[in-house]
Amino acid sequence: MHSVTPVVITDLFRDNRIRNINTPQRVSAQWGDVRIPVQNEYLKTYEAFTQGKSKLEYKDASLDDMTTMTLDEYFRYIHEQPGEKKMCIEFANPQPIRESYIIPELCYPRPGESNTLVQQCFVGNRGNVANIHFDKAGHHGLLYQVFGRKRFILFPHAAGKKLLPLTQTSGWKLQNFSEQERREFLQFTGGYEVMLAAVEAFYVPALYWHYADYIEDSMAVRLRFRRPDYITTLLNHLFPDLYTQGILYKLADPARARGEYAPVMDRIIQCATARYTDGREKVAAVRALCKQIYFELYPDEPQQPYSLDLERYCQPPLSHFLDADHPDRPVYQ
Ligand SMILES: O=C(O)CCC(=O)C(=O)O
Ligand SMILES: [Fe+2]
Repeated sequence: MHSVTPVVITDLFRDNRIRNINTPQRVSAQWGDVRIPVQNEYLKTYEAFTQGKSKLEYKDASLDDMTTMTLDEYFRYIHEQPGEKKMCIEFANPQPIRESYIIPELCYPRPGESNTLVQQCFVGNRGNVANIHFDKAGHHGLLYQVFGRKRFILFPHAAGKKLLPLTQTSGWKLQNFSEQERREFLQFTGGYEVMLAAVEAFYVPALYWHYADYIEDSMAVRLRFRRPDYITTLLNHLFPDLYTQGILYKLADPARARGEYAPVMDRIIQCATARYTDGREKVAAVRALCKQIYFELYPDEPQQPYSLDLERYCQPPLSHFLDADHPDRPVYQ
């Protein structure tokens, strides 16, 4: 975790019941009557949100607000409508699923870390895609494939400028690249690809750029855990862009964060706690400082971007981050 190194884990949940629940048939037998919220694939959902047609954060919605199905109903639905992409995204694991595994010791917070330990499930049929992004909440994570194959790609922080970035997302639709184009893109960006099979897991370091492609109907359990308190404090001030990502990458090792990078943290906190006329002015000041610090930390990185600065053409759709006082701005604990 301190060296920010992604890794495939083949024996996660060893000896736990979940490892035997590794096909849709077995999921149906064990959890067929478990109810999950079902929504359109990621991009459709996100587009509905930016057009004001859905709630701000799908994960904040309660089951009452959403279309729900039992897992059996979901399996029947995707069997009957194979062309429709439907997903259950970041849903808090229902009790029967939680009871099938033991959370690894690795995930429990140590002193000086956030107490949040998130347990979620993802279910999606073949063809669903999580476009390249990083998760701004800054937890470390394990993604365990319950059943089905999933192409998972991770990009090192240095790839950020090559990802056609807009806030914490990338403009590329990797799913539409040919095999050869994708290989060449991975060579260009330094990304690495893994085909995760049932019962295999990925350790996804905090704030790492990643992409998921549902090669087959898939179900995954996701654990998110152990954010150091100094990262929580910074995240509550920062805007989720590639500069924040690069700075927090350097701060991943607590010993180095508290040592050589302590002045960086002080500068950010000082800037973020100064007086501003409004939340937008504060965000602008913090973002400008972060950009400056980023280039100090990465003096050898190319200074010029690889793509148009998309923010010049369209404002990032994250008003709740652009305005530091926005009531919907998440506050991390
Ligand atoms: O597998 C998925 O759909 C989710 C991938 C992802 O973005 C995540 O787990 O953070
Ligand atoms: Fe993600």
